[in-house]
Amino acid sequence: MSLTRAYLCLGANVGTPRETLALAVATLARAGLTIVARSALYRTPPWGPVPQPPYLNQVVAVDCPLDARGLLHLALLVERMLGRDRAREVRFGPRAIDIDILAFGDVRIEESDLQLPHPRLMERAFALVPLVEIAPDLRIAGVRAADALARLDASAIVKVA
Ligand code: PH2
Ligand code: MG
Ligand code: MG
Repeated sequence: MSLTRAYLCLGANVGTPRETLALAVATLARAGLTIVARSALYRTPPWGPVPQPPYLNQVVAVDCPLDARGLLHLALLVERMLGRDRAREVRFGPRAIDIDILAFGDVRIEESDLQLPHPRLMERAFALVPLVEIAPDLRIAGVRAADALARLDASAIVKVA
């Protein structure tokens, strides 16, 4: 069985984010992903156009027996299991759980429902700070994660004890 190393960014700012993130990781592991590394939790200012509470974000590295689309389906399933209802939310707005694939091996995909690597990763300190904690030398689309982060302001992102 071939495994692909993938990086997932988890985020939540509705309900009980800390518990939800822990449940998300446990559920992904039970579904067959090997959790290779997990970052600390970070409290991050809301990114984007919608005023909303801060998020808790975390990045996990996984070894995945599925293909990229299979992993996307699993991520969407786990989001639904943890109470996310995409029919009732605004783009970039508050959510009980978001599971984004940042990178799936070296795979590049440009489809309407799946873009890899994640197209907004390089603008998002909330994803790069936890990613750099566990994989500073990871190259995504040719750019080292730590170098991408160095271009952003991450001063308001706080590691949660
Ligand atoms: N997710 C969003 C919109 N804004 N901001 C932070 N800090 N963290 C997130 O995970 C996040 C966000 C919608 O996907
Ligand atoms: Mg998402
Ligand atoms: Mg997202």
